[in-house]
Amino acid sequence: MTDSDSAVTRRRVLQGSAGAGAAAAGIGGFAAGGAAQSASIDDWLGDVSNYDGVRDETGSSEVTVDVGVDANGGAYGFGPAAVRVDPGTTVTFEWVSNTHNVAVESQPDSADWGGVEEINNEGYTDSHTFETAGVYTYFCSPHRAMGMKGAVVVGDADVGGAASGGIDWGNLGVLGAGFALGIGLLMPFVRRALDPSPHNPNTHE
Ligand SMILES: [Cu+2]
Repeated sequence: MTDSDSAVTRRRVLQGSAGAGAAAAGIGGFAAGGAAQSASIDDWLGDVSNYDGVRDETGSSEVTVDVGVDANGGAYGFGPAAVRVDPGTTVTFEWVSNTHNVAVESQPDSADWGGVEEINNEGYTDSHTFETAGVYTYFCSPHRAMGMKGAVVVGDADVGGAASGGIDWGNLGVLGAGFALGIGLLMPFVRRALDPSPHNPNTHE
């Protein structure tokens, strides 16, 4: 009961976010909708050890998600945990270890993905073509508590976060710091190159 209540809440959050993202995209916006959406997908995958942003697989007509990769303290991960694909992309879920399923947590209103409710073992595969744009979240029933959860983002829904193909200001900051450090380290050589006189600049004049 608590579980389904929180599922409903989560669905509302996701749907609200999708709307905001669409509006932001419509006006060429970038900032406002992103925070809420980032919060929703980061909420869902916040305790997933192998989630490091949404992997961009747009441009591929077929994408594979491994079921039961090493993560979350055992063979309890989806690999990748979150992936972005174009509408119409066929995603194949491929079991690489035992006793997992793919249970749908939330999906866009008009979508009808059934997931794979039954528990399956290594070697099992199931494919689904994702036609409806939006955010799909899912989990493995036996290992949900360990953090075996995933997401498929279809189309250009803005989910914020790191690796969604947008500008990553966090990484730019790191790059900027590295650049500044590099310049700092190079300065003595630059000065030496610019000053052909053989003596030490510290004893100058
Ligand atoms: Cu599992």
